[in-house]
Amino acid sequence: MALRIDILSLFPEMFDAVLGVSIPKRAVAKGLVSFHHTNIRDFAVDKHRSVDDRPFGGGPGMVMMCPTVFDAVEHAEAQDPRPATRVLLTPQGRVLDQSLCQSLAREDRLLLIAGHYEGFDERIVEGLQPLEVSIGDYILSGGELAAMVLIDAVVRLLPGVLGAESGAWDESFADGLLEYPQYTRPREFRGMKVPEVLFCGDHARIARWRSEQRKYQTQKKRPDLWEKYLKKS
Ligand code: 9D3
Repeated sequence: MALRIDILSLFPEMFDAVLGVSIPKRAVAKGLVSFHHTNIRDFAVDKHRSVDDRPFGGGPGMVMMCPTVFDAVEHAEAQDPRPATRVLLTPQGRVLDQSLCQSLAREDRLLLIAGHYEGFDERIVEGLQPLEVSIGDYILSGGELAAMVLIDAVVRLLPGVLGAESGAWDESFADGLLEYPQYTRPREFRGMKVPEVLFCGDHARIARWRSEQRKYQTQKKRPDLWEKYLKKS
């Protein structure tokens, strides 16, 4: 059965640029995933079609209201009998990484909730019990791009989406080290030469060089990943 992804947002059209091209498009065509949009604003009840309001207790910004979000979630969930794993995109969430993407790729239904500009009424978290996910410590204008990042990272993990070769390529980096440096033609460019070892024809020696380079690059560029790698092994 294909993974079903429901996307609840205020700007469903933002997703067309990402979901309509490349890997996500191919995954839909192959019947491995389906995307279903719900516009949260369709569930607004007042004449201004409001989805947010000023925070009780004062303060800046607006807060996404419970009733519209709950109605949108219940409407989307009723479209299919399978229970959905609810994911709320929020700066307060657990930071997305490859292992979380792998867990999400094993679900059979995801329901993503993305707000715009504002925070959510805390009772959305309390009442819907979603997994709260962030994509990193910087401020976006809304959760839509975060939802697209999550979708892209999850969809490429679904069996059959990537060719065997690219899938194996991804997996060989799941050990938490950075990639080794890569080169292609020409052998020399503006005085910069490709390392000689890559022309030696000795595959074991090349593999050793690449493995050393991965460790060296990781220590130098991502000391945080290096520390994690040392603790694991
Ligand atoms: C920390 C910023 N908040 C200050 C009180 C207000 C706020 C600003 C922007 C709350 C939400 C947003 C919109 N961002 C997201 O919805 C979001 C997000 C992000 O901004 N960074 C990383 N991951 C994510 S997931 C959703």
